[in-house]
Amino acid sequence: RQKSASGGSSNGAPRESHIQVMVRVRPLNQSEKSKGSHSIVDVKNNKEVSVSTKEPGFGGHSTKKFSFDRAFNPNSKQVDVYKEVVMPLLDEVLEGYNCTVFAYGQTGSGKTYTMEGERSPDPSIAWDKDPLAGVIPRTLHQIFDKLSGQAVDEFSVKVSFIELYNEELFDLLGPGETPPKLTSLYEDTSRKGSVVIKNLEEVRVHNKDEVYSILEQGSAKRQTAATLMNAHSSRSHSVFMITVHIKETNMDGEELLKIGKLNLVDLAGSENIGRSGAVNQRAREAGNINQSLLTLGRVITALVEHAPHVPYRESKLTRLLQDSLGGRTKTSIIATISPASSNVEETLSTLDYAHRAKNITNRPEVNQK
Ligand code: ADP
Ligand code: ZZD
Repeated sequence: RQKSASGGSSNGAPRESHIQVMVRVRPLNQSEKSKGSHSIVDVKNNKEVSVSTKEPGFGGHSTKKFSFDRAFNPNSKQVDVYKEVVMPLLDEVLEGYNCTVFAYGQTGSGKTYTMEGERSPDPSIAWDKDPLAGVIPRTLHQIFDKLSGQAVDEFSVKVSFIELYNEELFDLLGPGETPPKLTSLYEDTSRKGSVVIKNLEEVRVHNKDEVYSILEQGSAKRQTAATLMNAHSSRSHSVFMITVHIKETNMDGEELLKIGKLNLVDLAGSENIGRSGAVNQRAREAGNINQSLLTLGRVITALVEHAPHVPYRESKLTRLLQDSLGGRTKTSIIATISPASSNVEETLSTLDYAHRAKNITNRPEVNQK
């Protein structure tokens, strides 16, 4: 069976691929233990997640079960999540596909731990050996490892890092002390469903040694912005974008240019969105309506119900990531949950949301040179 140039099946039509949905359960923390909270989440066969819930009255129990493409128990390590979720996508990116990973879950469930990770307190541990490093640093490290050992003529790696707060975009790698505001998004004429952000900084990373200071700069600018705007990080979305250009010469001596892109998205905390997908009354009263998160839920609903209209244009996040939701990008979602009995409502809500997203199909296609 021959693979066509578009990366599709032999009849020329791109393959359908479901969004891959994974769940990661974090360990019970000290504060939960001291409050007498216990674990109500169980992972079986690396796929099934069960949650035991107390029914009102008479001490009755019931168990809700969900099945995913992969479920990580509380003992899973950063390297496990990287290897199983992101490494396969990186191979696709180096073949010229666009790929996206979303982290979705309530505040405190482990989204940032998974996507960015943390620095170990021991200062003698280098960033690229840090067991607590998350998906972003591991991916950048791996890109240079892979490309320097491969038969490619030339390559370039560029990164951008943005934060979306209250429907405003900020450039975390932009010039100056405080992150510049990015005010205009427009349609990319070369690829339907893609948008371009005007004035977005794209930083070229030449080698592994340049990675850390770029990440440091991004996280410092985010901190500055949060302080200045008196903002809650739990309400912002951050998107880390990696673009790789690879020039190769094939056996006939023809030059090929492959362009692949990876979007790593740490979404705002999902706690104000209820199981029905609507904003909680309490959040509504407090004015905590996250337009982008709300629209993401509506876009997912429209896609799984095959509705005639998908409201991509109703938020910045869904405009930016339109191609990842029902488009030509390969997409995975990591739903992060707490095991604690005290978080049962949010945990069930996250699992319902993630399970529904399994029904979205994309048609991944390689970028044309
Ligand atoms: P979120 O981004 O969803 O708000 P964080 O990533 O900030 O959550 O995680 C909340 C806390 O839980 C942090 O202190 C983090 O170190 C810890 N944590 C999260 N996930 C894990 C995990 N899988 N293993 C160990 N600690 C974790
Ligand atoms: N999660 C931390 C950053 C934060 O919220 O700031 S951890 C990783 C990805 C993108 C940006 C920063 C990082 C991070 C880091 C911490 C401190 C200084 C620079 C970078 C990190 C963690 C482990 C290995 C590499 C980078």
